[in-house]
Amino acid sequence: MAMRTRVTELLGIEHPIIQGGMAWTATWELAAAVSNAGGFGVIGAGHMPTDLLREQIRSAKRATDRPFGVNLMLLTPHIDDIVEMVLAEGVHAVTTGAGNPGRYMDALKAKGIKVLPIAPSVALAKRLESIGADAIIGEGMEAGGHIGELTTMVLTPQLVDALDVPVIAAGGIADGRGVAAAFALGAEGVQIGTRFMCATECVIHPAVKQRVLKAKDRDTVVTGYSTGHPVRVLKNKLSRQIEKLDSANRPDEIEALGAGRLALCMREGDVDMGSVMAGQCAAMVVSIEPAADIVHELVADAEALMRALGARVS
Ligand code: TUI
Repeated sequence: MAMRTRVTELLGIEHPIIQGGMAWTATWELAAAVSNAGGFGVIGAGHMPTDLLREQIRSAKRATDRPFGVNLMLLTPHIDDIVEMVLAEGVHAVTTGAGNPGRYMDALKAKGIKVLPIAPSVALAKRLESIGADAIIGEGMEAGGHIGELTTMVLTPQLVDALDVPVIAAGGIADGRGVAAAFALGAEGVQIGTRFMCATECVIHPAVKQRVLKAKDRDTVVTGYSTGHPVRVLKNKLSRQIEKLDSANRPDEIEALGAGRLALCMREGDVDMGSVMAGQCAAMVVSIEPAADIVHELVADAEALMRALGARVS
């Protein structure tokens, strides 16, 4: 059995495993490793300067001849420059996060770049489908980083019912059971972030990988509701300070306190005062291993489980 779907067809990949485009985390090393393993690697643009992102794309092209993509973080102030550069460099697909990519849709598609927006709700997903999205990544609130309100369990089937384009499930998926569950809900692919933080090729500071490895089930918290951009992080000193500002409804102070905190965590390894963005499934990540091993395990376990489930009904 192979897990061939409209998503593997669309992206020209072997396995329907898309790697989350995590800012300061998903660099070309990780993206190329995932793509070389037959999944879809994604470089996270985040707030990265345009020149640096261009170099990242070029490095990925040297490291793999397989398809890979870039995640556009739409809240970044220089997003217009970034999109212009991505159009010039060319990648197979972009995923988008934290906003509506509508104004870039036609230009990207005209260059043959597939557009896979991340949507946390059915209404936004339908709007994006109507203006040309090639697939929708439905991200549940189990995910790390900036999140919406619905869980993956309820969002995925509603997207599948509402859309004609394929749905990729994201949020809370870390092993073959999660992949099989997403497929049971009608998804034709999965996007996985947190598990790939602990890939050997992921360049984040080793202290962050250790923090993810030791995370337990209730170790994440969602902070920043008062800012309108809630983010899920692993609990630490910073998250407790932000929670206090949240309850006092002081969003401006949260924005000020939060600036630069993701890079402080992922690059410098400050897991106390940095922003340790990770999903609830951090608790399910138990080892550091090559990205290829992760991809192959996810697929082999999901396939075996789907076969076993078939055998269990009569
Ligand atoms: O984008 C993400 N995850 C992220 S972005 C990020 S950087 C950041 N840091 C602090 C505050 C805000 C951002 C860290 N993690 N995931 C995809 C995602 N997109 N989750 C939710 C959304 C989303 C939310 C609203 C997508 C569209 C949207 O639309 C609103 C609109 O404009 O209609």
